[in-house]
Amino acid sequence: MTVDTTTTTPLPQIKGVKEVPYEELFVSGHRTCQGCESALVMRHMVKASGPRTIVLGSTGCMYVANTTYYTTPWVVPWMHTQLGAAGSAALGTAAGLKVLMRKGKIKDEKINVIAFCGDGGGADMGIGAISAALTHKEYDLLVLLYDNESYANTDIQVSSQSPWGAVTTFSPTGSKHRIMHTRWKKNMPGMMAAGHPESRYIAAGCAAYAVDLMNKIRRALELGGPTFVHTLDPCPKGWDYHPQYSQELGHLAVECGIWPLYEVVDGVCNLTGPTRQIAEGRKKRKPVIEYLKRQGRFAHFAPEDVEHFQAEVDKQWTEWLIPGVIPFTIPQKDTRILNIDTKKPLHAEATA
Ligand SMILES: Cc1ncc(C[n+]2csc(CCOP(=O)(O)OP(=O)(O)O)c2C)c(N)n1
Ligand code: SF4
Ligand SMILES: [Mg+2]
Repeated sequence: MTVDTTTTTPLPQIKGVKEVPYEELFVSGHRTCQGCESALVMRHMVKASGPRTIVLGSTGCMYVANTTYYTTPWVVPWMHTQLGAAGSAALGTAAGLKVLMRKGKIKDEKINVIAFCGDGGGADMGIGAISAALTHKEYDLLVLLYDNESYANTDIQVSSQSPWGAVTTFSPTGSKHRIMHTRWKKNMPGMMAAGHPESRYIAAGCAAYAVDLMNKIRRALELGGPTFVHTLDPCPKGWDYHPQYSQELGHLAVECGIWPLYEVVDGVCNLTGPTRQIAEGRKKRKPVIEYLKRQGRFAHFAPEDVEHFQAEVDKQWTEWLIPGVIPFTIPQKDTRILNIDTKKPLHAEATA
């Protein structure tokens, strides 16, 4: 198929799979693992953004496996940037384009700038640069953090996004310590949303919910300014399961309440997809064992480990200010924090 890469396309919200564009802008020519959900994120990302897009990618699987010497799956312009530099690359590119347009050196038009990074490159090493980029409201850019929950490209090392208890090459299970990785996953999208008032759009998505994800990409690009989308991506190699189950695991992560789907638009948080149905009582949250038992990285879990995992996820749903998003709880005896409308103590309403 010939793709017109010269015209800016409008990015309306997609109402169903029939409206998803046919054009492929991330094609064959890569060597990611079979069932790699991060590769699917890349495909959906550029399908949603259209041909007038520049993609910048920091080091990781989506760089290395996508740019084997003399081959590339990218139909749109693509540039590599350093592991912690997605935020800086996005900001520099957006600023450079703006100057070139202002000086009349290139046509003044909308060009989407998307920088992607992995969880190691984004939630660990590059968090400062992403945070800085999200404060510059004069530039239009999207940082997409694809989260396969490890430093996958360098053989599955633990990151701040690896789930509690998961086996990685840096956190193997053993006879002395069954659980080596004892830190709960850092709440990256919630943190970005809570701390960056200049950003009009922050979202959490998953490629298993393709239309929801594409709409989030589009909304970010349409609203403009600096924006951030975080995806949870099942990774057959790192999570140790058969590649055919990637989509199913993405669904289970959401249905078990482990990975809530949401978007924060101009400071207003909307839960989306099954997360919204669960929060509104229209769908039952599945037990986390449904998700854990499908993956080799949790195969060493004893019943008390599953219980701990379940209790932590339950806490997110029952005690957090916004389920799965904002982790503040209201002190039960604190009567100083009042509901702005009713003037009654918030904790009384939360527990009513
Ligand atoms: C500054 C720096 N330190 C270490 C490396 C080696 N390295 C290359 S890719 C990678 C893993 C990146 O992990 P993540 O960002 O999660 O992406 P993934 O490989 O999981 O897709 C590492 C540690 C590097 N390229 N640059
Ligand atoms: S290791 Fe995981 S993220 Fe990397 S290419 Fe394979 S499936 Fe994709
Ligand atoms: Mg990773």
